Amino acid sequence: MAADNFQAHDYYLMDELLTDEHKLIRETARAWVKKEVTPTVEDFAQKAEFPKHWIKGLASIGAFGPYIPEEYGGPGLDQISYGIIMQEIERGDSGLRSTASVQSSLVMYPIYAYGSEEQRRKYLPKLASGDMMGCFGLTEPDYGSNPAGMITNFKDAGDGKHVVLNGAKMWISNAPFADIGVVWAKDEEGVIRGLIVERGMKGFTTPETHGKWSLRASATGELVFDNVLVPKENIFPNVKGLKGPLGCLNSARYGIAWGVIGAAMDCYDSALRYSKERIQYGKPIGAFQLTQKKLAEMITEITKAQLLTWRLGVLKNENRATPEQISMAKRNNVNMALQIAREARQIHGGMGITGEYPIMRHMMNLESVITYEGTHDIHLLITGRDVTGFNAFN
Ligand code: TGC
Ligand code: FAD
Repeated sequence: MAADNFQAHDYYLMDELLTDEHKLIRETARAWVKKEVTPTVEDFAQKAEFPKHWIKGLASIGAFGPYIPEEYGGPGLDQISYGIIMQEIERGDSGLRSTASVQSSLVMYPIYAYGSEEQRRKYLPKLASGDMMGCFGLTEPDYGSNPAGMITNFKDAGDGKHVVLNGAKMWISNAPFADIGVVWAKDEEGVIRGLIVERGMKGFTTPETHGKWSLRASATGELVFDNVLVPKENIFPNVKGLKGPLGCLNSARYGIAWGVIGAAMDCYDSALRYSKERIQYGKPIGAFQLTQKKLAEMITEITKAQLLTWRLGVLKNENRATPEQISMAKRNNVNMALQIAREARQIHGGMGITGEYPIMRHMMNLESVITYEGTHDIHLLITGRDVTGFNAFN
């Protein structure tokens, strides 16, 4: 059963590459997910409800801005620790990992990397403790894969203190409950800038998106800006252009590459267990070659993904990971996890479609993960552009 699915699945002895601190961080995150998340996440997914009471727990395991320095309230950990925490959370549910990814890489990272000292001190400690939650607005109704075309814009309000923000963002994780939004919009010269919009600003609303069959335990919504007066001091001073939001995506995509290994392990673990217990034709289904082929391929792909992310983590710690290397890991690992979820569901037969096992929930969640933060095909085109030098986007 899902609650027991916390095996390490360390086929290549990867633990030997981790420090004692990494292992301690993993044990802490794993224990919290096992105790708090796994037993009830299925109920929240069935009800399509985000479990807000887990926010403080996420903060307690260092899931909010793991690599943000301690002077700004973060845990000050390395990139591998960040990955490990995402992996353990996503063993529980991709939606919960989404909440942590957005808060860490898409809200805290830009405030830390592009913000003023005042912005850092005002927001980062509260975001790290979970007393404040954030969301990230890049995607628009007509601009998903090509965010450069965004329409959301701001103009000088003429009072010397504010800009006036207009436009709309959609598919925004955490939007319905976020206290702040890191929003990307064009200035009067058409240059993309980032600004912090706070809940309560007049003209700013966050309608929830209903009817999702995926990431049901994560809250998704729109951000609507109708002549919102935003203080000029909320604009990030240290970045201009599309490289601002894309720089945040590098961090989030890296976390996803680790995170989905957790979902894959949970599916594999459940399938392995079921294959030993389920008897058909007088023997465990795990004794049939076709089932073994599925399981052997699963652990092979998990192991390859672990090696990819560990190496990427080392490069990231050394500040040498390229956006293209991150794209490759995001694309490969999410696809790996989705294929494993689909095969694991088959191994569970009819039981695989029920909430009794975590498989179908992981599988449906991963359909979002393979789409957000750059679709599977967009990442392929990023690799294609990198190796050929030709841009096939347009
Ligand atoms: P392109 O001409 O390639 O680049 C424009 C400028 O951006 C720079 N750049 C990057 N900088 C940092 N990191 C990266 N990964 C970068 N990629 C590009 C580039 O150097 C250039 O800079 P400069 O100074 O020369 O202006 O841009 P393009 O318009 O051709 O677009 C191509 C590309 C790759 C950006 C686009 O295809 C892409 O990535 N689309 C995917 C969009 C996306 O991922 N959206 C995600 C929205 S957020 C989200 O999904 C959150 S889900 C969260 C959750 O719940 O977990
Ligand atoms: P489109 O861009 O319309 O793509 C549709 C199809 O066309 C895809 O298969 C794509 O690969 C393909 N395609 C597009 N362009 C090309 C091309 N040049 N060549 C070949 N094929 C192409 N966004 C945020 O800003 N913040 C969030 O917090 C956030 N959270 C999300 C949560 C969920 C649950 C989901 C589903 C999405 C979220 N997103 C968020 C949005 C997400 O990033 C976008 O859905 C994604 O970037 C794809 O954009 P799109 O949906 O508009 O698809």
